[in-house]
Amino acid sequence: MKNPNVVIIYVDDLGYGDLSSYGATKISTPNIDALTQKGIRFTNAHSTAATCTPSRYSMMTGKYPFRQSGTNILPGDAKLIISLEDFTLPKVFKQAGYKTAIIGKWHLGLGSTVEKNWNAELKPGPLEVGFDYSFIFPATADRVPTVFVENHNVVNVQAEDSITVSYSHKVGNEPTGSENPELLKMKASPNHGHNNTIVNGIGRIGWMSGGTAARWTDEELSFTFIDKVKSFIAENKEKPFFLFYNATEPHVPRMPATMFKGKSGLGYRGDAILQLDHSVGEITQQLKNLGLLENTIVVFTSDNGPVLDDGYQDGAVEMLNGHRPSAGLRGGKYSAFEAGSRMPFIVSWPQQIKSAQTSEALVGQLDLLSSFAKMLNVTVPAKQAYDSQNLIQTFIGKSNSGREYIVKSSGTFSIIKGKYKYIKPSKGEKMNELTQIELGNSIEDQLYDLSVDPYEINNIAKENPKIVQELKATLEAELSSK
Ligand code: NG6
Ligand code: CA
Repeated sequence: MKNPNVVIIYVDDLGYGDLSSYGATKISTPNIDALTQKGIRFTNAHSTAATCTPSRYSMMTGKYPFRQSGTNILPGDAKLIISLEDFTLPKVFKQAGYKTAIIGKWHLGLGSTVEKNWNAELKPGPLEVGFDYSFIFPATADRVPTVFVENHNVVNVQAEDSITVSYSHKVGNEPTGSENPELLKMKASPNHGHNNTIVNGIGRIGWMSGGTAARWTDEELSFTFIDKVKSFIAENKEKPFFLFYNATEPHVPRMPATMFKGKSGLGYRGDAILQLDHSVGEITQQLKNLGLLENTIVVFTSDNGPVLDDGYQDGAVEMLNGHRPSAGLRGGKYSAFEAGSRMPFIVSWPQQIKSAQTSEALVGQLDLLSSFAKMLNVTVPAKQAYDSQNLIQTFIGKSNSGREYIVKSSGTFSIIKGKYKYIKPSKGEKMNELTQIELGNSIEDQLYDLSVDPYEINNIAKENPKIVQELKATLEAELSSK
């Protein structure tokens, strides 16, 4: 039997409650939900962090983000944070003879220095850490440079209009959101900082000049990516492939294509989720058209939890209309509470998984590396990907056993072990004023019994000193090991 193709769809800031297959009633996501029909819907799956860069670092390397400094949210000019010596998720597949590609958001840095020439080859980057083909944008959609990078080069960069990027000061003399707010088609929220260079009528974090022909149009971002996705699948239909599609939705700025604008009734955030669902449908359809769907494993999950106002006045708050992006879980993006990093997580494989299943096993996104390695008989080198556990039988629905525990990073650290969740004391602010998200920080120990208190309302640390001691010890041992 031919090895299955593997497609991981990793989306940006989608919450546990944002899909109809996870209980949403105000929005419908039929294409994503369809993956659960011949697949497994996990209810206890986690990213290792409540923001993007650290979660992605973990998924790629099979290591917790706190193993390495500099894994927090990166600016758009950051250097590559994955070591070239690291064994990575795409290297697993490459070693098994797969063709590997990344398409979409990257946010793990490019090149070996912050100061770099955007008009020349940008390396090391995705190709140097295990991908055969790469079509990405460097950081987030709200950060400069707002350009695509295909393999080593910015697409459409022209010598006479070279690109300069800075995160410390204004470069060039183009208007910025703070100086020329009248030019904006979507206002920035006060104090978030999305008010530097204006591209496509949207203020960004950071400044750029030049590269006029290379700049993207937000409304077309996902069409551009999906076009590349379809070509990659078609070109590699004969051999097994690993495709890592990193969608930008529903991260800010939410600027959906015209066909989705106003369709959800929940503002642009909801419209962006419809656009994402459409993209998933396009991927599935392409696999189907080429006769590949049956023997393709599709994993769908999100890098961190939901946020409404993350920098732009796009109606997400005002038009929420009773929708619950985190399905009632406490907190959100950035938070130590569950909404920050308990993720929708679906694994579909029609040839092997014939019906809809639900799994409550404790799994982490970082476990995909060792699990696929096991499936493909690839040996993970010693001292590599050491936080990643082989759970392949669980991921394909043949076992219910998961991890003993998982450690998660936000402004502080938390651990889930069995039914308990412990949050390490921290002096950080309780509430993020900008996003109005509870961060889960407290100077006291926090312990929750998630089996009866999934919303983390009753802190039972005082009544259960022994359990606190045990979880704390496990957490501290992880934080200080390796
Ligand atoms: C935050 C940005 C937010 C978003 C986030 C990264 C501010 C005030 N907010 O710092 O808008 O860009 O970084 O999101 O700057 S993530 O999903 O890539 O982690
Ligand atoms: Ca994110």
